[in-house]
Amino acid sequence: MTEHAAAGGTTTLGVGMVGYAFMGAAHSQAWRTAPRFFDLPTMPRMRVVAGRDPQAVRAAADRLGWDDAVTDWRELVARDDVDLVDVCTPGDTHAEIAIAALEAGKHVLCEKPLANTVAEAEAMAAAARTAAERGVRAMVGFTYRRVPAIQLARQLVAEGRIGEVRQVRAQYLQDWLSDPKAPLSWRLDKKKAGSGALGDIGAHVVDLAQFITGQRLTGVAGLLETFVRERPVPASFSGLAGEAGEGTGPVTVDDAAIFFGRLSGGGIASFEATRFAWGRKNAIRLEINGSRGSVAFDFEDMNLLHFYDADDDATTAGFRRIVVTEPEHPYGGHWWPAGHGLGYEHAFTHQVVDLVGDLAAGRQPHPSFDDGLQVQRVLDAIERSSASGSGWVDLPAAAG
Ligand code: SOE
Repeated sequence: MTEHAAAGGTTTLGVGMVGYAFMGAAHSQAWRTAPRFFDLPTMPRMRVVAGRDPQAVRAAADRLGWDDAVTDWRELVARDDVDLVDVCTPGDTHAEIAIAALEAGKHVLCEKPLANTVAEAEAMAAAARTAAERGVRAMVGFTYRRVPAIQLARQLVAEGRIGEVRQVRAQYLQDWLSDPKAPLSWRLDKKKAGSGALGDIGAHVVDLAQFITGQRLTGVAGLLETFVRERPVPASFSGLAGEAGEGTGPVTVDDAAIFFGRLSGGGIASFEATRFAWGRKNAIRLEINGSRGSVAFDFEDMNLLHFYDADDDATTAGFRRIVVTEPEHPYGGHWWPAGHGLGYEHAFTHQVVDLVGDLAAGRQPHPSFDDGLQVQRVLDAIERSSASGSGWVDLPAAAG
């Protein structure tokens, strides 16, 4: 941390962000907002953003609230006023940037999935372990862990409120590629994204299933499919939507993935990840059935958690609809008066709050790069299962 603020001895955390599109905008909002709603032990300072196009990165810096803009991420990593590098680029650059930053003694927050391949993820996790010996920390941005209802689900499962976990049903459903005329984006290019729905959104539900249950997948089998193999090249993009330009190009990733697996506690889990589910906009649906009850969540109604307690009187038993907006709830009491809901962006702010708190306390933040590597191994096993057509792939007990 670079300096002591005049008042109260609060130290500052200089942040440099690489990339400034959709995820960069969400992260910028979080860095800006976290100290305004939470008491942070360390004050984040949005020092510099990096991007290749000089005019566009300057405009992004002004729009998103960064002090400075540079066109070379190496320059950002080398700066003395940067303590933490926030990696918001496509997956093909995660390893190079994150490893360089860790070697330069900078903490790293890296967008998910950790990398495009297991080999890259292994190198990143190894660099993070070495850096941790010097107190330098790395975290991967599986942001949905920071949705209050998800945190409450994990809490209820950990407290034994649903008993032993038997089944997990996890889906991540979007529809922004259902139209075959939707243009190619980097998310459809294997070289840039590593995989399609599997890595982009399937990774989230793998992480969430493991996070909520506190268990790991010990083996998986899966099936990937690409429905639209050729799409218009884009003339422009904003967020996930693009304007078609001249000509077409190949889609080199999966459009949809279905898979199932066994959990380390003996339960079983089924998963679906697709960007072809017309009408489902950002439906992360999770249901966990235990020996004494269930919890259920849908991100399209993200302030709610549904909880069924099998010990309730049978005449009135039913799913309880818990509005997770109260001061007693995770992250509660920091935003609006009780009962006033939160949205997509708040989870990014919570991520910053937790990360800054862990760094100040000298703790390893989670999910760590080892956690990210473990998810990468799950994704890789699903791809191998699908490609071989022969089913089950065992997973190692621990990352490393
Ligand atoms: C696109 O499918 C995407 O932006 C993912 O990349 C994000 O991780 C998810 O939060 C929303 O959807």
